[in-house]
Amino acid sequence: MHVDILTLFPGMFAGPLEESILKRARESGLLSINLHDIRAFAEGKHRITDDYPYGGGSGMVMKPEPVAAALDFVLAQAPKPPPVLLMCPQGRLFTQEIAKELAREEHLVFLCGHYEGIDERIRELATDELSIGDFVLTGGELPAMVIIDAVARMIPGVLGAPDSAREDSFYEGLLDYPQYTRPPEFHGRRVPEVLLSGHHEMIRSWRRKESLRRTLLRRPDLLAHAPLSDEDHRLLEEIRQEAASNQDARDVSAPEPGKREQPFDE
Ligand code: 4G0
Repeated sequence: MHVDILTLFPGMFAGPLEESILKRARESGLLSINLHDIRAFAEGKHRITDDYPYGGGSGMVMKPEPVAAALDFVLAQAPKPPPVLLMCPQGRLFTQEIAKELAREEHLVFLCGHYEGIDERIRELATDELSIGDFVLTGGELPAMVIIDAVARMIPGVLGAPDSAREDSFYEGLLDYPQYTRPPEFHGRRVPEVLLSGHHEMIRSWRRKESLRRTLLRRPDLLAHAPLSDEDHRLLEEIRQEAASNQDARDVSAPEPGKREQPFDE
């Protein structure tokens, strides 16, 4: 996959793209990333990229011409028109599903806005507007990095050989089960005995149940959409009984009912 990033702050991308899995993906040729400094496409001695808002008010607004010129430069080299993704708090909420879809593209363009806003006509240069969550950042650079990371790890080969069990759609839509490594006891806390038992079927069923428990207690909203088997429904019933009879079966991180999806004012 090839990625072009249009930004006023190309320096912000140096760290995250040059470490760990993204570094390896780039070195292996599975991922190539070109940064484009929008300021380089601005005209005049001062290469101004922002201006005062028409109608007055505080803050500066990103001008459309430098962004359009940078995008024209990138699109002129593309054999076919790629998705142009505007990082934007008002955009469609980015999800794992969207990460998987974008991972099938051969070329993506990221538009990172800054300042207090962008000229509305920049929006029309994008094919999609994406938000990584209901909060406002100083710019679209961090959201672009988040999305590039999530998309890159879904490109076949980037994470190494696919794990057939965990890639299985049956696991999708649920939170991960708890994992452990050595030592078998840490600060008085033992690794669950079933994981040391070598009983593969018992381990599979324990993991599935703990995935369901986590999801039920922390993200009950996800359960409504997850594909659940007859076994899953049986395990969920066991979990509900355990939670009702045992304080320890409750999850301290579980949100109060109705505490999720707060209204967002931006
Ligand atoms: C305001 C995305 C701020 C408007 C970008 C961009 C958070 C996110 C910004 C724009 C961002 C997010 C209209 C492009 C930049 N902050 N939640 N800041 N537009 O994904």
